Amino acid sequence: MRGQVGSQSCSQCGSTWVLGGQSILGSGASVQKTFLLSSAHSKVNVTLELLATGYWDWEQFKVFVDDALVFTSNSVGYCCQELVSTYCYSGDTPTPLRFSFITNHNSTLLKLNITTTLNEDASNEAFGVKRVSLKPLDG
Ligand SMILES: [Ca+2]
Repeated sequence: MRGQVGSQSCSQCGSTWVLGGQSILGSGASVQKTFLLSSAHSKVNVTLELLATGYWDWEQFKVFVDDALVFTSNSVGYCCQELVSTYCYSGDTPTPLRFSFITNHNSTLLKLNITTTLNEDASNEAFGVKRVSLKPLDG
């Protein structure tokens, strides 16, 4: 994680635990990891479950593979939007947003970087990562 606030890595939103989350990953923060893909492939199906918490106001998730932008989500808002963020008050029942896309990729290592266009403090609007799935295709 880069740009996180405080020393905590994970947080709980309702009953959902995420990497990062409210008050941890806000403006300018990102999560990055390099994965080893053992089977031959020419594409990868990337599936992410990401939690948007707090008062997102029409911001987006952005996903980079090997430093290239490969996915931009629809805008997320804290109300009245197709994709809705959740404020993590107790009793809240947050639903992680699920994104799935296929990107060209053929090397053994895959560097995945998840960030956002958030522009306010992590106590106001933040994100967390619940699940990452990488499925090599077309070997
Ligand atoms: Ca904002």
